[in-house]
Amino acid sequence: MKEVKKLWEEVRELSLGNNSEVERLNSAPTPLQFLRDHVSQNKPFIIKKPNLHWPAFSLWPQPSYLSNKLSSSLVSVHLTPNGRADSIVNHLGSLCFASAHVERMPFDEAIKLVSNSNLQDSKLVAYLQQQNDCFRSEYSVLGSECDEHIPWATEALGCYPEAVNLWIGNHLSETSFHKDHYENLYVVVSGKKHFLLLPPTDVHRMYIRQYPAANYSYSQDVGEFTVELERPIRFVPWCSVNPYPSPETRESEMAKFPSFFDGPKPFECTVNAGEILYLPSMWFHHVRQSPDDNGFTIAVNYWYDMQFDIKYAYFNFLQSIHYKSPHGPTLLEIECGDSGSVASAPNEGEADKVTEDE
Ligand SMILES: O=C(O)CCC(=O)C(=O)O
Repeated sequence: MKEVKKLWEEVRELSLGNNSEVERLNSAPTPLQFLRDHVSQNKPFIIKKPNLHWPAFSLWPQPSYLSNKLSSSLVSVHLTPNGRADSIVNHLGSLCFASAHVERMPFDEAIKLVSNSNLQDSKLVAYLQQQNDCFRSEYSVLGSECDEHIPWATEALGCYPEAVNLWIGNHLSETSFHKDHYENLYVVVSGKKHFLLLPPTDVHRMYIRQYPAANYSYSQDVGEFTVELERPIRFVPWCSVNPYPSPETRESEMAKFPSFFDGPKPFECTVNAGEILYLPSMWFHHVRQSPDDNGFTIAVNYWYDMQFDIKYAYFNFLQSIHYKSPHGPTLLEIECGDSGSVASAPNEGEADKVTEDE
């Protein structure tokens, strides 16, 4: 459908400047600049010197500092066999959406699990995170060491953050492509974060399908994970694309997802320690990380409520359109049947299907 392809190009030309780089600002914008040049245009940017004077930047990279300070805190740890939580896995021959095994444990034990993930024979990757405002609950003793909110964003958006989250991991953890209904200000405290970004208008390139929800379950006795499907079955709409397939699966992944691999390249950016990324609401993002000298990547992000406005309504409309790829039915569609869903679940926007030929 050539109109949808034209939209991908037009958005890049008109609003993103046909530039494959995310804009880098030298300093923080004023609230008006932020609103006018970025929020209203749904356009990401990175601030190189955001003028944050947080004790966190010097204190948190020292592992003994965090262990002492959080000696009586229980924190949530996400455990997976391979660092890929909330991702599509093959379970007994069919695909499902697997969430991490989540455990609450003393910080000291949790951070040791992150370090041990690096050991050669380790079968477990630990990522300290919980996207439920964990910084203001589990890590509240660190509250005075960074800002409670980002003042220019708070003023522009007219509210305080809905959630503040802390992320501590290493190079083994990655976050699969997804979108959030938040304006996200993502601050890297230590190490680096590597983002792949795609605007909401590229929704059909993500091959969102309905997957049965499953959970990893970790048995400490056996030291192994099993995947357990949720009962009763619950379907989760999730992006099917893995942008970094292994050399062995690259060819088949490219055949399954031609609109992703043959279309415009995602915006690729690295956010260094001390920098802030503005990740606009509804942008698809995939995240990897590189650790600091102590083996950790640490970040705090601020989720502000988005406006559910006309852009949101347009996006829902676009998503509801059945995009007929000029490549013909992909391997994914052949494997999943015409509906494109992995099991007999409703496809997103099924009721509003509009099919158009090129
Ligand atoms: O840092 C990560 O691993 C993921 C961050 C993310 O997905 C988010 O902030 O919405």
